[in-house]
Amino acid sequence: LKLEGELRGALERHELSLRYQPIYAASGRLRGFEALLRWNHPELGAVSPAEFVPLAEQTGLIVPIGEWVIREACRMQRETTAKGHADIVMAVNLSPVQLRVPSFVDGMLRLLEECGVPASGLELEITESIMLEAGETTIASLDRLRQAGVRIALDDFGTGYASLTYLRELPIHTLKLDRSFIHPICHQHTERVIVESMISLVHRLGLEVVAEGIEDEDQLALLREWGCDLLQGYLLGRPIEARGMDVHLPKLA
Ligand code: G
Ligand code: G
Ligand code: NA
Ligand code: MN
Repeated sequence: LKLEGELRGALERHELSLRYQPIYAASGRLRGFEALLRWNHPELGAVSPAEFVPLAEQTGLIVPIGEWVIREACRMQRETTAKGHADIVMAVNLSPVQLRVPSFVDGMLRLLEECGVPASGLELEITESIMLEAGETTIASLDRLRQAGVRIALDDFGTGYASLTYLRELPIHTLKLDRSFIHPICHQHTERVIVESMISLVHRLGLEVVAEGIEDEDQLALLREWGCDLLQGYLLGRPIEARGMDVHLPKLA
């Protein structure tokens, strides 16, 4: 089976779905979710986004797929809010290819209106790769989105290069510390110092910080002690299916 051909039909065949991983404020309040794309192929089984997202980017399929993702995520934002979770922020991963489409910003704002979701209910997660080919138009688009009230998060922070440049140049609200920094904080002095200092740096810049990939209680305790705003990881909640979203979500103690 040729993956590209299969991916082409995946949307119409309803093989794509989203999982939602909860993100909590340090207080224990549910702040929102990160929407994560899944492809379940009838013969191939589950194909990882790490495998098919690059293919979707090369073929341009990421544009219709990404639009579907945003639409689904907005629908879920609305449903969750309607259930009484006020101010839920739904985070969606955005490919640089999507941002390069000239009509992306207009389409995005129209979609929010159609779905009845306030701009502040959506957060777009971009990675440093967005800057590799980014010119002024990319930054201008991000600026327009931010002015409209859409939140921007810099994802996988710390794994790329020239990271600090992007803190200066990109219009972001939120910084997501990559899980490769979070895992060793209980054992490694270097990571401990990096994460604690990053949290204070991010605060001084007036941004908020998410720790990704929290897997144990010791990591959680340290991150709270250091004043990390937002917490995400398997310890607090795995990505869940849409139909599981009405179950009781765990609250932090
Ligand atoms: O969920 P998982 O760990 O399998 O995700 C692997 C990678 O795929 C992550 O880097 C994640 O950001 C990316 N990814 C997940 N969902 C989406 C999506 O909807 N759009 C894009 N562009 N990337 C996604
Ligand atoms: O690149 P990005 O940060 O978008 O990747 C998100 C991916 O990280 C998701 O696929 C999600 O399943 C995965 N993830 C979320 N929490 C944890 C965790 O606690 N541990 C590990 N190993 N992966 C996680
Ligand atoms: Na992400
Ligand atoms: Mn990440």
